[in-house]
Amino acid sequence: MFRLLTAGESHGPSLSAILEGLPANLSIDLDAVNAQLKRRQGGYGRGARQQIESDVVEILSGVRFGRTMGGPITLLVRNRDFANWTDRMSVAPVPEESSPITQPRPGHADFPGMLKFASNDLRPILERSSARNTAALVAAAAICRHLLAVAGIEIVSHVTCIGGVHASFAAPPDYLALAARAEQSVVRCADPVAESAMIAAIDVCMAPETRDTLGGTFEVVVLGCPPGLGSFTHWDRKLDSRLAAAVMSIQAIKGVEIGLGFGVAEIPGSRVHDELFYAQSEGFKRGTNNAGGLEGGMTNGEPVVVRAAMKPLSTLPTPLATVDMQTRQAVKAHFERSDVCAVPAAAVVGEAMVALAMTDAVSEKFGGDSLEEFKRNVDGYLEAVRARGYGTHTDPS
Ligand code: EPS
Repeated sequence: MFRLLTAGESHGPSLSAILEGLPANLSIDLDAVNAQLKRRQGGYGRGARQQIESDVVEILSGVRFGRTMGGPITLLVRNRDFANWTDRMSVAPVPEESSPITQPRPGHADFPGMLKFASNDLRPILERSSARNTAALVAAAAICRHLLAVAGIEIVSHVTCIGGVHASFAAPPDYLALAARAEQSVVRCADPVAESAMIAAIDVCMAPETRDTLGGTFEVVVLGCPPGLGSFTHWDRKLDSRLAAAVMSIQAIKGVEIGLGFGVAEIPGSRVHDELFYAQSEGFKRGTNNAGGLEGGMTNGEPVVVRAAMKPLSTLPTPLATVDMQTRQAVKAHFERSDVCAVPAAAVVGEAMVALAMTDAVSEKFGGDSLEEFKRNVDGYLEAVRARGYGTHTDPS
């Protein structure tokens, strides 16, 4: 069984993750994990915190001589900023506790968190609810990508909108080309015209006379998926629901769509469903991919396309009205510092959450205690579906 647990606070000593269920003998490239952490820290519109942090992973268990051993893998990412927070985040009791923060930010976890955890201070709430934790998730997912690569699966992303500025791209999209272009863009946007307008929109929000935040949308695409991952047999085995839950768990995400998403409600069925064709050279193929690679909760062999909408960050430099939880007086919400826009980073986190859900799905389908066993299971299954006409194969005639 594939399992993941993370721990850590935004300004505590470190973030950590324990990953269980990956097969033994999988080679781990630490540089590749650190490269993913670096991608997550990037993006135009990030705040001062990213100048303090320079995330690198330490592996504390589960890997020997560069290869997994089959046991739980413990990952650690230290918070450099902890050096500035030793008094306010001390594990041991301190003679004088810092004064509580009592002005919840509308849109943040502060208000329901203080009520739920019986806290008079929003510090313990904001520390764990912070999107800083996504560093641990990206590190864990970067390990998982090694296994996905063995199964021929690659995950890419690009930003499709920031603050109402929409990117446009040709249909059908060449996802690898889009992702390569997005990788060079400070807003992870493949459309150069939209890219400039997105940067300008972020600049407006950064300006002293505006001081606001911006949300947006991004698309995560899974390439190389065999058909048949996930299942229609029960609600919690459907891969679309698992992907949606994984992506929806990212801080500030308010909407997730698969394929045409909400667009399916607008047009007749004849224009929604992806007709099936067959050519001896390519096997089965589709004219369109409105299903986003998922039918009946299973992959169908087409690219899996997941889109998410991120709300503007709720830590507003020009704070909104709120109520002081101690005095019940009308006050302005708490503000220390924040990002203006974190949509490019959220796209990288989106890839990570999709990678975790896909790892769960491939582990379920192919299992195996060793990489050799996992590979045998992948190869055997691919051979079986090829014999049924999927992909390149020898036609029975
Ligand atoms: C975050 C608030 C900011 C972000 C942080 C997420 O942190 P701080 O309060 O320290 O300025 O920078 O994101 C990260 C630290 C990160 O590495 O992504 C929040 O409230 O969610």
